[in-house]
Amino acid sequence: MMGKCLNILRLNCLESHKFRFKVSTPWMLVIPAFAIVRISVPHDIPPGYSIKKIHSKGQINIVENDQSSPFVLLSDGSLISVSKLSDFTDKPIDLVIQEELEDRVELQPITIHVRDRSNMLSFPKLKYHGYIYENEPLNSLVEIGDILAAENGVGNVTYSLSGSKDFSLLRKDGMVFVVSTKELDRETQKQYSLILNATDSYGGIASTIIKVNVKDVNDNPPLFPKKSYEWNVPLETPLYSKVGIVKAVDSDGDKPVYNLVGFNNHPFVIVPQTGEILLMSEPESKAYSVLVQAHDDRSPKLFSDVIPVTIMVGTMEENKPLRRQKRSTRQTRTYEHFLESDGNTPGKVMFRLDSVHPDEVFSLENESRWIDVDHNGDVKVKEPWDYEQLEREKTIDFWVKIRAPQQPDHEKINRAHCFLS
Ligand SMILES: [Ca+2]
Ligand SMILES: [Ca+2]
Ligand SMILES: [Ca+2]
Repeated sequence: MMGKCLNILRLNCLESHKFRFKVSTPWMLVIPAFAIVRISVPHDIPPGYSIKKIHSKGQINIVENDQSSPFVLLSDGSLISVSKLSDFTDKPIDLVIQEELEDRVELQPITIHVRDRSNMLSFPKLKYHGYIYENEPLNSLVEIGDILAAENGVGNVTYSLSGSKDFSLLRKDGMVFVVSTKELDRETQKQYSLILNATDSYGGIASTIIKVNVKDVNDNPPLFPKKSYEWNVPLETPLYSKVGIVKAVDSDGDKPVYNLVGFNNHPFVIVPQTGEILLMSEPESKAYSVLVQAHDDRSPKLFSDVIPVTIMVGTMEENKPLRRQKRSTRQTRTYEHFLESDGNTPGKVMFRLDSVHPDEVFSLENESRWIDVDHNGDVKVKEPWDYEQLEREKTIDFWVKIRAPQQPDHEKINRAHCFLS
């Protein structure tokens, strides 16, 4: 045994995982019992089995004693057995690894416990299944149908958990429980794979997998990706045809059910299962406003926001001028009695467009070959007017945009005809 081989002086340093002792003089050393590294190996391991990898900075070797002959230390630090170990079952083997450093020699005692394979630290199952509901407060228990405890442990069995920071262990009455460390969100992560590790006083190691399912709670209503919808529908749309579709998404994976809300003074219905909006009776040529809402199929239900759907009945071509005229177009003005010779000087001001507000700014809506329009409304000759080249009516017509900067919504379009005669 160690104590017999070497005299003892003092313990110099201890690392948390690797117990080592500095030897001030080669014949004096302290070896406290807790300093021993213990390893459990099954009784039936074959020769060549790697028992432990020893990390070192200097030259290492096994200090010869009456139990060291079945072991060899390879140059990479692997401690391997070179013969069967079954005769050592339940008889601890004490080895000392010596490491030679520049200024000192360090000794590391190792005890190998050869244990019957059927009687080693182990978990009854390779895998456990548990569940927890989402949104439960932290420290809530993961429900696992089985008792979590390693068997055949010698002395004190300690446990640790790895695989996720969202769970930790709770020990009670020799058993171990898994608890959450935060409120879980099933929509972020619905399954965890944890590893439960156990270690006993003889260096026995066992591990098992715990699969934790996060169970769903209805904590998400259906959501529409848009705040509103606007569709153009021809006036001649056949009855019972689809005019559009709305779609909501429920993060819980629930199927949305669609409804129209409010007064149904319009010719539309919605298909609850699909969100399709159908035309059910003859529409008028106008803009209909329909309100849509979705809810999930859970109990209790969660409802989406109410979303407005504007359905413009009438062709797009019909709708656009209608909207513009309503909003902004001034009456067409006609300016007559111009001669070809009046317009033969580029840049000459022919007339000024009428203003309603003093701050109005004018511009041509589309470029014209014959005229330019200044911001103040002056209409000027661009290219000398040529009677032969004008259209059949012998007119120049153009659209003018009129903006009033002080009134941001005030954008008007005026149409003017110039007649040459
Ligand atoms: Ca959630
Ligand atoms: Ca949920
Ligand atoms: Ca839901």
